[in-house]
Amino acid sequence: MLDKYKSSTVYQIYIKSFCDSNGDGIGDLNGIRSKLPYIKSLGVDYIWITPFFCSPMVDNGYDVSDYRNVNPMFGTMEDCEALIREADALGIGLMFDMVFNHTSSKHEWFRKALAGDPEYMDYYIFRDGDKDTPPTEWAASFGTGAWDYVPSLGKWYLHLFAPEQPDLNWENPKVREELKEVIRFWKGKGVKGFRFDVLNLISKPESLSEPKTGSAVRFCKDGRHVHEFIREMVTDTGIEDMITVGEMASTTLENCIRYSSPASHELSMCFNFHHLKVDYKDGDKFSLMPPDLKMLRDYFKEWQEGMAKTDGWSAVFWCNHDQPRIVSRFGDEGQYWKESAKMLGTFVHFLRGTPYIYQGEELGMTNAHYTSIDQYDDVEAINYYNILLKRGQSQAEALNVLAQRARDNSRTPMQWTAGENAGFTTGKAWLGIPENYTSINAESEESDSESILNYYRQLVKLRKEYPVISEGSIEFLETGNVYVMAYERRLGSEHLVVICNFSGQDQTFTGIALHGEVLIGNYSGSHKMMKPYEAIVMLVK
Ligand code: TEU
Ligand code: CA
Repeated sequence: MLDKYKSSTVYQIYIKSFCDSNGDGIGDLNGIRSKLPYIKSLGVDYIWITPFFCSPMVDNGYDVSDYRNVNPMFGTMEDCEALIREADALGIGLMFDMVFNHTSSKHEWFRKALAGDPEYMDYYIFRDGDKDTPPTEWAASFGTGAWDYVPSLGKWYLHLFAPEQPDLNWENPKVREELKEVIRFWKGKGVKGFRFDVLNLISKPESLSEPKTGSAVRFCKDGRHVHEFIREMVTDTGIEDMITVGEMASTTLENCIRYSSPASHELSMCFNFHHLKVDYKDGDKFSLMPPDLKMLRDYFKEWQEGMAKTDGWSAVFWCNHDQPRIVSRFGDEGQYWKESAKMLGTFVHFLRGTPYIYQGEELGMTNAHYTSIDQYDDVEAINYYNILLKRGQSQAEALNVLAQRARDNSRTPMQWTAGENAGFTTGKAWLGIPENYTSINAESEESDSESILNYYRQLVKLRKEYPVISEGSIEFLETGNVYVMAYERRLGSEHLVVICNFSGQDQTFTGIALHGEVLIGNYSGSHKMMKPYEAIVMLVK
């Protein structure tokens, strides 16, 4: 099993919003090619690119209609092959995003199923029923029911996400073989790794008629054959020595240890999301509450220390294309914008695991601050806006929720310069660009030695220089202050203490004697208390 990923850093690109090379306002493969020198300058080892395969774009590419062809809106197969080659020449491996829990309803397989072809109907999950009685009242992830009716067949089909994303039947060996062929195809093109979308949902429960109500994801996660299916997929396609990461919805530590332990022959690592639900009131993403910092620390302590007792491995991150921007969410966009973005980056980059930097996070890009529903694109955001109105919220209240929780917040175009369209496109950007691009952009941060961009470059570099970061033990420390989180890393004689103030006020702490050399921090000079959003990494002597 490849271990290089333990000292590696991954950069995630949401292709539609990264860089537009042909003026149609949509990011594309050649746009990424043009930014390879910038990505290389970050010091990262891999690039995870979100899906750019043929798709009707109901869910911006996570509804795939042809796994082996490039969506013309993003370029051609030649552009893709050139990108793989050019990244490889720079020592950067590409990780492609495999959406294997479901296809688009426009996929040839589903079209044949809808036409009544029994072989392809068994590629999906159809159940008999009359038009008014779905097998269950399960809720799908984007605010609809999880079953849709096909009158011509007199059957319902299951979809854990949008109706245009029918779930595949992984119990069918033909389906598993089809998906292995997709992996072999991209492996043959020189891809160096894979991200697997909602992989822990692929094994559905035996009964799809009970319980009658609840979240479909909750009933399907970490299913009865999930480990067997993943192991079969990985070993049959020979990708064990690649970097592979599974996105695991609502999973458990025990399952993530099993998904990522070498003895399982499954994945290199997993994403889980419990740390990104500490501001969900009653567990509801669209009910606001301030982040519960005690819950946040308890999560990190349990998962980091629990995983460290095993040979399992985690992906560690704050941001991705589904999550709001972390500096807006757990940091400060105002007076302490720079300090809080650096503190949050520090906290993640010294954890035990492989860090993922999401495009623009290294610049301190913020949420979008849209003021009208017309500015939103995402299927989940638009569905929930209407749900909130139906729940009796005013437009202003619903827009306030979206402004903090919509996935569009992380999908605004990358802010390259203070120039027109933030240097993202010469055309009209497909999604609105926040007004702060004039001050938050790669070009202006490039020349500022104190910028968030240059700080992130140091974070990535330190991981290469200090084995304690990738190989050391981890233990969370008591600080006597809920706003101050601290942990220590040890490997032989190397001993790091990381201490972070998650608040905008001065904070004291107890129980930790900070003596040694400051490896990195976001304030200069010495002081008694932790400054607002201060981060200190001490090499203890
Ligand atoms: O996300 C899985 C998922 O559950 C997300 O919808 C996320 O948890 C949710 O938006 C948080 O509120 C993956 C992809 O990352 C996402 O972009 C896709 O929409 C989804 O699967 C379906 O493919
Ligand atoms: Ca384009």
